[in-house]
Amino acid sequence: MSQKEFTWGVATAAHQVEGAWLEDGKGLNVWDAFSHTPGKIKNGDTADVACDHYHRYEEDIDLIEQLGVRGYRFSISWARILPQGRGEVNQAGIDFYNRLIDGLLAKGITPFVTLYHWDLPLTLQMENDGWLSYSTAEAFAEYAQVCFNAFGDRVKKWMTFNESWCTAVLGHGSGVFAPGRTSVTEPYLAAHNLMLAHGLAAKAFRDGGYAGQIGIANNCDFREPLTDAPEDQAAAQEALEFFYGWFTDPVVFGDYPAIMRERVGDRLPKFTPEQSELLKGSADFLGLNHYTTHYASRADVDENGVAAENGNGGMDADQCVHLSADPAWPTTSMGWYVVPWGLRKMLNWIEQRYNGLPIYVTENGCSVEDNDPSTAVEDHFRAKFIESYTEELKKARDEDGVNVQGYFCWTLMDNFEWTRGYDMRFGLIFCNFDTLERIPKASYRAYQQLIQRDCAGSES
Ligand code: PNW
Repeated sequence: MSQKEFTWGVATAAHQVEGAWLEDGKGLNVWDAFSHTPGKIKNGDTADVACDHYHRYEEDIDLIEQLGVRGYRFSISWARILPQGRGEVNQAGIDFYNRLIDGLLAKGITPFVTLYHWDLPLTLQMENDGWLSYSTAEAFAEYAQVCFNAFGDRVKKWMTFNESWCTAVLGHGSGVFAPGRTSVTEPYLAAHNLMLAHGLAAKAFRDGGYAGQIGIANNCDFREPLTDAPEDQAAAQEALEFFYGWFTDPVVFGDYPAIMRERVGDRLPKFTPEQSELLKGSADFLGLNHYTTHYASRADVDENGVAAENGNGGMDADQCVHLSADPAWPTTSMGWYVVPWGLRKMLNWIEQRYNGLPIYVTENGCSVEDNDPSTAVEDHFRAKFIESYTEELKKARDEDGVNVQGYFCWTLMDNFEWTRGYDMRFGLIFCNFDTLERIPKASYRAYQQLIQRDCAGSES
C-alpha cells in the first residue's frame, strides 16, 4: 500500500497546546473555567499558556515535517472563531488557522481538522446548559459552517467530534471533566445532542458542496471476553456497543444499538424519523481513538437485577459488564494496560460492524511520567508501545484486509493532559513548560524510522 492510500500522522488538540487563552479576541471555554476552578486539575495547572503553540506554530510545523508524517490532526478552538459560541466571527481566530493550514500545506502535510475537542464556548454552557440543550447542536452547525467556508477550500478531511464518550460520560456522568456534572441521565441526553450536532454539520458540509470528507473520531477501548462462556461473549460485545456503538451506530445506521434501548430504557432519548434520516450515513469515515483493552465478563446483579458495579454515572450498571485485566500486562503512567493485539481486534470489529467504511486510527499513544528532560527523552517504553501497536495495525491492514487508511500518534509534544495537568506526558517531543523548549525524544526517531520502513516496503 502506498503512502497515498495510508496516512501516517500525529495529533494534537487546540486546548491542550495553543495557550494564548485571552489573546486576539478568543472567548472563554468550559475548560478555561474548569481549570481555573480550585481542585479540578492536578497541581492547579491550567492551559493558559500550555505549549504556546499559538505563537510557536511555525517551529511546530517544522518538527512535524522532520518527523516525516504526511498528516497532522489538530482541532479548532470554537471560542477563538466565535467568542460567544455563535454570532460574531473573530477574524483573528480565522487568521491563525489560515496561517497554520497554509504552513502545513506548504510542507506537503495534509490537515485533518477536528471541529470540537471538548472546548465548548463558555457562553453556550452558561446560557444554554451546553450539550444538554438542542440549541447547542444548532450553534455547532453554525460554527461548522463558518469553518467550512473559511477553510474548506484547503481542508479536505474533517472530523466533527472528538471522543463524545468523554464529553457525555466524564463531563456529565462522573463529572471529572468539564462541565463537571454528575448524573445517570445527562450522559445520554448530552450524547444525543452531540449526535444531532454531528448530523446537522455533516448535512451543511454536503449541502454546501465542499470537496472532501467528513467523519467523527470516537474512542473505544477493546473488550475481550474473559472466557468462552456465552454470557462473557455477550458482555464483551455489548460493552463495545455501549462504547463505540453508542456514537457510531447513529451516524451509520441512524439509531442507537438495540442493547442500549433495552438496558437504558426511557433515559435514552429517541431520534425522530427525520433525525434518524439526517444521521444515517452521515460519516464518510470513522475515526478510532484507542488506548487500552480489558477483559469483559457478565457483572453480578442484585435481587432486583441491577448490576452491583455502578461507576461513570451509571454507565457500568447500565452495561452490566465487569472489567478485568491480566496482571502480566504492562501499564502506562495513566494506569492504562498495554495490549497491542486489542487494536487489531478492535479494527476488525469496526470493519465488520460498519461494513468496511474507511477507518482512521485518529489517536493512539502512551503517557510516561517524567519531568526531567535528560531521562524523559530516553522514552524507549513509548517507542516500543508505538512499534507494537502499529505492528498490530499493519496486521489488520495487510493480513486481515481491514480498510484502515491512517494512523495518528497521540501526541506531537507533551501538553495539557486535562485533569492530569502537565505531569502526564504523551509527547514524541519533550516540552519544557518553563522555557517552552521542544526536545525530540527517542520515540520521535523511532516513529520516524517506522514510517520510513513502512513507506519503503510499500514501494518495493
Ligand atoms: C483522549 N478515559 O482522552 C483525548 O482525545 C486526548 O485529548 C487526550 O490527551 C488523550 O486521549 C490521552 O488521555 C481521553 O478516561 C481521556 O477513558 C480520558 C479517557 C480516554 C481518553
